[in-house]
Amino acid sequence: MSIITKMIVNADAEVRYLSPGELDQIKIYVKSSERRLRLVQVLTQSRDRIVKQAGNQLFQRRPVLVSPGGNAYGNEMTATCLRDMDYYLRLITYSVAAGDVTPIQEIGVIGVRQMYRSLGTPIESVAESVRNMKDIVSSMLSGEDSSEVGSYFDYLIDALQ
Ligand SMILES: CCC1=C(C)/C(=C/C2=NC(=C\c3[nH]c(/C=C4\NC(=O)[C@H](C)[C@H]4CC)c(C)c3CCC(=O)O)/C(CCC(=O)O)=C2C)NC1=O
Repeated sequence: MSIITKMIVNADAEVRYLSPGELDQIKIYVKSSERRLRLVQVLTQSRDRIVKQAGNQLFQRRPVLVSPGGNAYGNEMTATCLRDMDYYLRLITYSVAAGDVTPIQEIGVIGVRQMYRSLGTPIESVAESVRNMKDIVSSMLSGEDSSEVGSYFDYLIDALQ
């Protein structure tokens, strides 16, 4: 859901017109659209490198994950782990495009704890992998771009802890 859709749903639930404050938020959203779409492109184009580097960092720091008995042990499991990281990066690009955390929340956060518990996947290591991606992305961006994307990573990291 984009920030605009969300405001409309809220306003309609209260049977009212959009408020001046909401119109201001829409103005900011529209003004920042070019920048946000450029960010989505950068993340999309660099996704393989971001996931690979962040995954390598995770396995170097937590070798137990890829050792016998570890949740990401063996080529297939390692690939599934990297796939999950790619899923999360993709959800972050949705949120950057929408200007709203809802895509991350609805697709990637609700129910995730129980899911990873049942898979025996240490969720704090999933959070760490997302933090590694954030650091890599931050090093590629600057200023406003970095803080905007960073806020979605932070939301996700918090939700995974
Ligand atoms: C877009 C929303 C979405 C998410 C988030 C998602 C996650 C997800 N990760 C899964 C498995 C998995 N996830 C991991 C991930 C890891 N293991 C580790 O040790 C690391 C900490 C971590 C990588 C950072 C692994 C290894 C499996 C396979 C576990 C197994 O089959 O036993 C599964 C089980 C089914 C499958 O293998 O596809 C799901 C549903 N699926 C979705 O549709």
